[in-house]
Amino acid sequence: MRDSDRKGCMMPAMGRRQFMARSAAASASILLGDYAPAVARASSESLQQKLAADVQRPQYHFLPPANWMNDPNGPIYWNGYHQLFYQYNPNGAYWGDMHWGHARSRDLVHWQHLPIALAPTRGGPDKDGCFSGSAFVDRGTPTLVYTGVWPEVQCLATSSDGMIRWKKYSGNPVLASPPHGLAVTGFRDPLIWSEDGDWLMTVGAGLRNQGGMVLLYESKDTIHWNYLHPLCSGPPFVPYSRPGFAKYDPVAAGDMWECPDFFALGSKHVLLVSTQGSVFYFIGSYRDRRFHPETSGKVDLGEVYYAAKSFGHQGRRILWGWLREARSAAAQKAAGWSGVMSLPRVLTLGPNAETLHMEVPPVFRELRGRHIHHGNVTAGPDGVTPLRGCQGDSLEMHATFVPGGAEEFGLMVRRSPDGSEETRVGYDPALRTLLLDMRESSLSPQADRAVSQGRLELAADEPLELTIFLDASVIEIFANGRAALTGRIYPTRADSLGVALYSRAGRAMLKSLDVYEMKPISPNRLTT
Ligand code: DQQ
Repeated sequence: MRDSDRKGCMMPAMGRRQFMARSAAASASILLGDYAPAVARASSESLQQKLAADVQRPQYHFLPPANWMNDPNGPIYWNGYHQLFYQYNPNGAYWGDMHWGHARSRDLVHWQHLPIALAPTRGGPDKDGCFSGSAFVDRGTPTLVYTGVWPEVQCLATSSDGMIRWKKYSGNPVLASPPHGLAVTGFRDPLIWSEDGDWLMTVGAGLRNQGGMVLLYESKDTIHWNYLHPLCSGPPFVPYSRPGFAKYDPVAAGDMWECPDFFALGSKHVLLVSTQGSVFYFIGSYRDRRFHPETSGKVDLGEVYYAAKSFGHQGRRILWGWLREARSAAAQKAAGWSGVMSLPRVLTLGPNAETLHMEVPPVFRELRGRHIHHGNVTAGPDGVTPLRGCQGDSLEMHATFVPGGAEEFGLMVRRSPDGSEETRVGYDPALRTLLLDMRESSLSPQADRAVSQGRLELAADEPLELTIFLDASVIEIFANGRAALTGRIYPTRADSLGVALYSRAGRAMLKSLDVYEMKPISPNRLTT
């Protein structure tokens, strides 16, 4: 993750504070006290037209009309709508001056942009930003809980007009400091739920050189909170290597767990935390208001999926995640937008409740258009076989491979006829690795050139089953129902639309491939 892209979650507190002060001054004209009724939008008609024509802007993923977006905040189903809030900077396509943007959807697919839900209040506990949090309903009243900065404190806001306008609680903050005696690395991203007649709240935190921590509080009224103990703390629950870093950064070190999410799933409980640039899941049991992790993994094996938050509806647990950009900060600013929401993912437990499985809800099939099928195509050795009739930058693809002797095999997508731009989605059987090779995805010097990969164990006779959602600069991959890997790609050529089968050092068999063209969810790439 390049430094300029990590600012949202990894900038040291001092730098953030200075940055926020500058941003707050620049945006004084949009600070409207308790209410912030302006809808998130492009600042001019010409910007709106530019964004509506931007071929890198997705066509069926959610994103704000313009500017910067990061974490999903407070997803909840309420009053017939899936409500989705998000960290939003109305001033441009860069992190800072955090507001809560808001949109709602009847079907999880099509969206209506709504007025900005939360804006910093001058002189208030959130004067330097409204950071991430959650939504809950208290005796019929929709309520948001979020972190005001600086310092980090927890605040409430309620709506009495159907979640359109939000009034901040006059006694904010309801949690003014971390527990006495705990020198935490951070204190943010609250989650509130009710349990056995009590309200419970978690807050993300951690201890230097000891790992992340989720603090647990209880209350009778959501106003007065009593600290109980850590719901869970780590390590050893983040058994992933810590990349070297010059300056101590608690998030990079895994010593700060951001955006904790906690919920029952099947016979277990699941805790999600965001740290070290990834979302980690822990599956375990919840007893005596403590969480006991039993297994863990990464929600997404790529480098761009972060700060995931879930909500429950009709027995399903549905997860949103922020997909950051993978191009320079200058390119993001020039584009006028940054950040996309992942497709929603329905969560289930895998065999023996050891892994977290994810799939895109079936309602997205309604976007399917033209369908192409290929069957029994053999590739290799060292071959690239274009798949006739398959092309596009807005596709849903389902591929089943029978591994032959190839050292690596898979699909190329967004491929130009001369191969100068191509993105590989493949599998390495020896290393048992699912990979997304983006080194040749773009001719633009502004685009990252990375290979994202992660372990995917296939049983001896198990085929590789890939589901790929391509949507302009977004590629979301699901493998065998139990691994997800997301990336951002920025092909520059208008003809970088092809799909091909490839193999390296041996043969591979594409047993079947079904490709659907996907229809856009709005006529103008969600700019209105
Ligand atoms: N982003 C928010 C924080 C959170 C971080 C600030 C995670 O509340 O910890 O924009 O990306």
